[in-house]
Amino acid sequence: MGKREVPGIRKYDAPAGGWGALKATAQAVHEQMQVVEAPIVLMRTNQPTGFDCPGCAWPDKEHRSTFQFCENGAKAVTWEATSKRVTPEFFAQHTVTDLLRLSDYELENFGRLTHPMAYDPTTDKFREVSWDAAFERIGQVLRGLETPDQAEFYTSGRASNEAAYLFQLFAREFGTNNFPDCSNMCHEATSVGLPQSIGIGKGTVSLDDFEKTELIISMGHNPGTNHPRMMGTLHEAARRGVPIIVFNPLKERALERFADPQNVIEMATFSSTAIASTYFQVRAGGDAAALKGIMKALLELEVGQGNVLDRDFIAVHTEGFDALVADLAKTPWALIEKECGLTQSQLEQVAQAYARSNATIITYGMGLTQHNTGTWNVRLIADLLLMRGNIGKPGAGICPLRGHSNVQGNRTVGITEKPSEEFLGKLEEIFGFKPPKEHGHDAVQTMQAMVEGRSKALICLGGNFAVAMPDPELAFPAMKQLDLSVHLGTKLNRCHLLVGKETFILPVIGRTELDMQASGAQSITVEDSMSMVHASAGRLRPASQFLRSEPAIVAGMAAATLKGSKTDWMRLVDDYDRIRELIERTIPGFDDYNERIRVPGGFRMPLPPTERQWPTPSGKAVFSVFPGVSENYLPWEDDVLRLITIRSHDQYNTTIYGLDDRYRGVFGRRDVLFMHPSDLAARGLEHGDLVEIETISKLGKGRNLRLPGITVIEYDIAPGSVAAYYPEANVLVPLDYIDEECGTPSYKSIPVRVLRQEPQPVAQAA
Ligand SMILES: Nc1nc2c(c(=O)[nH]1)N[C@H]1C(S)=C(S)[C@@H](COP(=O)(O)OP(=O)(O)OC[C@H]3O[C@@H](n4cnc5c(=O)[nH]c(N)nc54)[C@H](O)[C@@H]3O)O[C@H]1N2
Ligand SMILES: Nc1nc2c(c(=O)[nH]1)N[C@H]1C(S)=C(S)[C@@H](COP(=O)(O)OP(=O)(O)OC[C@H]3O[C@@H](n4cnc5c(=O)[nH]c(N)nc54)[C@H](O)[C@@H]3O)O[C@H]1N2
Ligand SMILES: [Mo]
Repeated sequence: MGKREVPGIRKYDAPAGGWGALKATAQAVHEQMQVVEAPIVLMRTNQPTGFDCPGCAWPDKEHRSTFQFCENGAKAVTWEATSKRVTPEFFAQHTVTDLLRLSDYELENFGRLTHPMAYDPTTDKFREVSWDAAFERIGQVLRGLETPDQAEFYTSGRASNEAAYLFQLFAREFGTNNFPDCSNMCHEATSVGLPQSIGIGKGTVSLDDFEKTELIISMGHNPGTNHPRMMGTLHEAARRGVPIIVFNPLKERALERFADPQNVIEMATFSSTAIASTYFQVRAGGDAAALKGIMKALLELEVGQGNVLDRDFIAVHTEGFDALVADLAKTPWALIEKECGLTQSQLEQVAQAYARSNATIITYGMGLTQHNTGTWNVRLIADLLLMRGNIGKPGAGICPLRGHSNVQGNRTVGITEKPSEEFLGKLEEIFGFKPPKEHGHDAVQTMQAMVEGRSKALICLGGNFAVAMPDPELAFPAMKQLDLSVHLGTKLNRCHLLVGKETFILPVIGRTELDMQASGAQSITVEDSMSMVHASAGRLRPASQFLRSEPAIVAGMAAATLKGSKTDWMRLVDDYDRIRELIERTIPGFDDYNERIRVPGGFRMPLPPTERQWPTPSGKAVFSVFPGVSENYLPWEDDVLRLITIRSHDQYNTTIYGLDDRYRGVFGRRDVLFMHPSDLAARGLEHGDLVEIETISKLGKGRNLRLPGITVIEYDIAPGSVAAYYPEANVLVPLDYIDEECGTPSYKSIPVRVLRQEPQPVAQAA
């Protein structure tokens, strides 16, 4: 830490978890909820008879464990179950122009939306509208478009399987495959990369595998904040003596030391458990090179000692191995070292640990996927695992950490801009309409179409699309050009306020709340990171009596839009079993859906690679060759840094719960840039200096993408890499700076320069 005192920046020495987490939970409850209800609600999180935590997609032990404590799960739950309300009276008091001046934190912190609202341009305010009038008008505008492809149907991954299925059905019967979704900004590299390698775009491990594994390699994710329940699993593994090798440019506290709040002794003695056995501070975007280095070292070990590769597995189950070997042979160590910032001997050390382990799991998150090489990164992880047969055996496999709690389920039930022929054929057979065949827009293509005025209507099933996307300089005006925007949401956010000619905010029943329909209380279903599908039923009284469920709202819009539809939309909503019957008839793997979700814990979707069956065109797992640690990989001059955008501990994507990032030692502010001391020195900067971040001009293509007013702070981060918070730093991400293969924005490898900003002279008193 630098010498100078910087407001809000101080070292946090405690381990992750522990008493600090308990204190923060109590605070979240106190700020958002009536205290009497809170403990009861929290106790029902992830219980067989309760609701699925909206916080993350990490599974629970068959959903039968005792209450799993989780600070950030508690924040997600209390944020939704808050007693604060945004009513028609609230909207009557504020113009949209005024509300747009407030921060993302302030907007959501006003509380839960209570009534359907429509924007009125004459007053610049939202006014109450009836559900029927809203649906009718939405239907009219949609039917009035020149082609259905002028409409975009966005999904944020919190929607249930039932809501998402109806949403895709609505859009496809309307006539488009335009399904931008949060997955396009998140794990698309997994969805596109893994099927090429192993035939399916999902992880292959279960919680049982973590109990049997001998080595965990953790790449590019921050579970202490984003998948806190995973910390229990890592903690157990570490205490069993399983080595955990971490690749992360930043030192993340939870990956160093964690005190499990469930562990009585650790809590009582203020002790903690070291998590990572080895911590490699790879440079941002350097994982492809590091993975190639580990594989190269593994091949060298094979030559030296033999018996390192699983030759039988490679022969029987894979193809393409020789090409991989040839490519690794000609990749020079010097290039690998330069591009990942790690040494040959460090990577050899990893190869040795990997060669010793009989069962290895590799876990990864946004640190791997949100790069222009994201899809390659994922396939290289698969390569490394395949070399020792680490897929389809106990204790081993690939473990992508999904984002939103049901983002994986949304994909499974048809939220994709690239539907298969088979799926479309089923829809035609069951619903009696001809679904469109042409592929639709993903998230970036949607925004580009909006910028260019080709898309006129945007319907959002949750989320905060324009704020989550790169490049607000283009995205925000594009929202305002729309003829129609519709937002299904729980809380007010900026995207709702970037109003088009007509804009509707439709408030929904949340995960924690009772969803009562004609046949009684309903459950919804979700699929977690490990492909377990299970039911979730909220119990709280909805935030307002005027709320409707997501399935009911989607059905309402569909019925009002599709006048000749053969589907009785409202009948489906009376009883969600009926929606699940349709899912079962359309999509493989949902056999006996309604029966199986009534069993506590639910069921697992089919995962052929776990049985060493590979649904690839050749029926084999495929080694892939990353041609280079490549051309446009690190083409920049020496003073260019790689900017990573990350989440703080007090945030859920664009939802900001508070301004602290406790584990990283940042309190009450978010306007900081984390930088290595050597990079500070090279620029003549000191800890606490005011700087401006600028994306290199080549990427801006004539636009000057800048973020001024940032305080640079010294941090234990890989030299050459810097980090700032998302969404503030999105102004620096060009909309077209994406992984060409999967379309995901390179949110974690933006080439930037950091320049000193002279403080504004203080105005002299006259
Ligand atoms: N509380 C909370 N929970 C959440 C969310 C939230 O915002 N808040 N978001 C949810 C969602 S949608 C998602 S997708 C997940 C996100 O969960 P994570 O994948 O953990 O997301 P990030 O915060 O973006 O952190 C990525 C990590 O990758 C590291 N990293 C950055 N660049 C690189 C790189 O080039 N290489 C390597 N090896 N590491 C790198 C960063 O230092 C950071 O530790 O969490 C989900 N859960
Ligand atoms: N720079 C940068 N940008 C990023 C990322 C990054 O790491 N760096 N990460 C990307 C990732 S991984 C993701 S997933 C996206 C996230 O993008 P989104 O999913 O679009 O964003 P969220 O912030 O999760 O959406 C929050 C809003 O969802 C609504 N909401 C909450 N609960 C519910 C519910 O139950 N139902 C409905 N209908 N609405 C609800 C609320 O109104 C809330 O304001 O952002 C991406 N953007
Ligand atoms: Mo995500």
